[in-house]
Amino acid sequence: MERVVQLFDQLWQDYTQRLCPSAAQVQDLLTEDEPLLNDHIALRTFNLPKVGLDRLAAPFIAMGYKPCGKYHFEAKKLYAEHFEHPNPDLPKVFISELLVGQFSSLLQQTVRELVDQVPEEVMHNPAFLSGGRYWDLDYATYELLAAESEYAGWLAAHGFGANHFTVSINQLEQFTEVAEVNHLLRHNGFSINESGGEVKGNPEVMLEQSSTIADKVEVGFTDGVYAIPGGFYEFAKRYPTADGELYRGFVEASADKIFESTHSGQD
Ligand code: OOG
Ligand code: NI
Repeated sequence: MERVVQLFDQLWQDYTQRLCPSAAQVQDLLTEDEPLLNDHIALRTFNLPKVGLDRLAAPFIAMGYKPCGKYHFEAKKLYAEHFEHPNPDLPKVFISELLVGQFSSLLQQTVRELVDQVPEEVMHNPAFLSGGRYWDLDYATYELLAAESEYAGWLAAHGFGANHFTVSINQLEQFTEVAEVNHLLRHNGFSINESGGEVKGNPEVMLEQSSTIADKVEVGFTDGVYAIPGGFYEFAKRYPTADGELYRGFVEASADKIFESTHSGQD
């Protein structure tokens, strides 16, 4: 238990310091008497053996998480799984991987050269999950990757870390609707991801979600520092299934649009 709490603590520190500094402000806006409960966090990777989804899942599985849902994103060429812990207060973990082999040979070769720089030992300590980039990258290569896949560019630039945490709206007393949370955020100067509508999902699919547009953060490249999209914050409302328990899965059509919270040019 201690270890898993420490792992999420490290992920949160990295997320708020490096990827999404505005998260602290969002947290302040929404926190009531109790600390906010996280519905889930999300991690991204490349599907190459050294760093694939299974490698990111391993530390969570060692801490009691179980694989639950599998998701396919054909247009974005991504595959994802989600993991749950028997303790329902612990966040679900959504891990996606880029299907590198489906891209141009230039992207494939570029990504392999990045991943080849990751020391194998790094992958044996769970700290890698919030360790950022284990490869050198110049800005032109970032742009080249992002032109073919925004996800590839984002991941190459930032490396490993939680790209979002997700406030569980079910737990809030002041707000019951995703649209109310969006309203509060807009009122406080945040931009909401409008791709697929400001609220993704509906009661029929038992999950409604929204997210902020990723913060612009400064990233050091080998040839200078550039501001690019970092992490975002998500909000989720879950509905009960026939057995009376809250739905625990994800919805492909909604997730497809949540990925776009880190796309440039939406703000
Ligand atoms: C994950 C996007 C999907 C959700 O809740 O459906 C997702 C990502 O952007 O890495 O988080
Ligand atoms: Ni999410």
